[in-house]
Amino acid sequence: MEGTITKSDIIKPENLVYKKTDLMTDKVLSYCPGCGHGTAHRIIMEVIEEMGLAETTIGVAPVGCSVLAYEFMNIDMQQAAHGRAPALATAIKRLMPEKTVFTYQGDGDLAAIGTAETIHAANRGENFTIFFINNGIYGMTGGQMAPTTLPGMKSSTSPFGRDLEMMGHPLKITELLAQLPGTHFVTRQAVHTPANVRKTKKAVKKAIELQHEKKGLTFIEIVSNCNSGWKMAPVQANQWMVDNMFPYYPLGDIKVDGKLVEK
Ligand SMILES: Cc1ncc(C[n+]2csc(CCOP(=O)(O)OP(=O)(O)O)c2C)c(N)n1
Ligand code: SF4
Ligand SMILES: [Mg+2]
Repeated sequence: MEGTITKSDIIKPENLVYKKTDLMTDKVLSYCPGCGHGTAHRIIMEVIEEMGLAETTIGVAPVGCSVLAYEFMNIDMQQAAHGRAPALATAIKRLMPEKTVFTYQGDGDLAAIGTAETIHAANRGENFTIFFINNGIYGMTGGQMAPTTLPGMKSSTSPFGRDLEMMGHPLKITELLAQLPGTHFVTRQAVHTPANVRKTKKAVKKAIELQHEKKGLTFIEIVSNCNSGWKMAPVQANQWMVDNMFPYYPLGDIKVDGKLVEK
């Protein structure tokens, strides 16, 4: 019809404000609406695409809600057993040092069953990047307490709140890893606001660049939500994260250029 505006009239390069990266597949994400995993995936894939590394990057996803990352990240992916991603990434990077290699691990995976693999890979200074999604809980299996669960925080296995006397203290594994000589860049970020997304993206790019400079292990914690496990609506979960997770897990760089950042 004459005068009708069609899609091709609108989608012109000069009108484009956002384009989904081709490195995220068109499959509908299996994450709960509002979950931080999807945004974290997208940021990492955007950086890989912008740096022209689509054909030369290998990601390793173990067990947790992101077990199906290979369905969404449109690059070469390897599946690791629960907690074992740093061991698998070590093998991949040592066999193919020219590849960009990363792991993508939840807190149950990285800071519970995979603690040994994580600490030793970091201490050895393995030259890959770890993305650590800390939502303070075992999201996939129904919201059980993780080593990262906050004091007093309710979970399906701490229904009255985490009791420090009985259940011990939450593990700040990121601070612990920063103490090890093999880590070069350690930072804690979040993805709940556009400003935080921008900061996290910058950190992702920096980590990959440092990997290319063979600086050793680069580590990005992303403090995230688990609205289903926390039994909250998405907006409420993000607010709870700001009010409760950030004071315990403060955002910012922890180690830069191989040196601890003074607070
Ligand atoms: C060897 C083994 N032990 C236990 C499990 C059960 N399991 C699956 S996912 C998971 C916890 C995942 O939590 P997290 O890594 O924090 O990921 P999230 O789902 O919160 O993103 C557990 C214990 C398993 N799959 N394999
Ligand atoms: S259970 Fe939690 S971590 Fe898993 S997809 Fe849902 S909100 Fe995300
Ligand atoms: Mg978790």
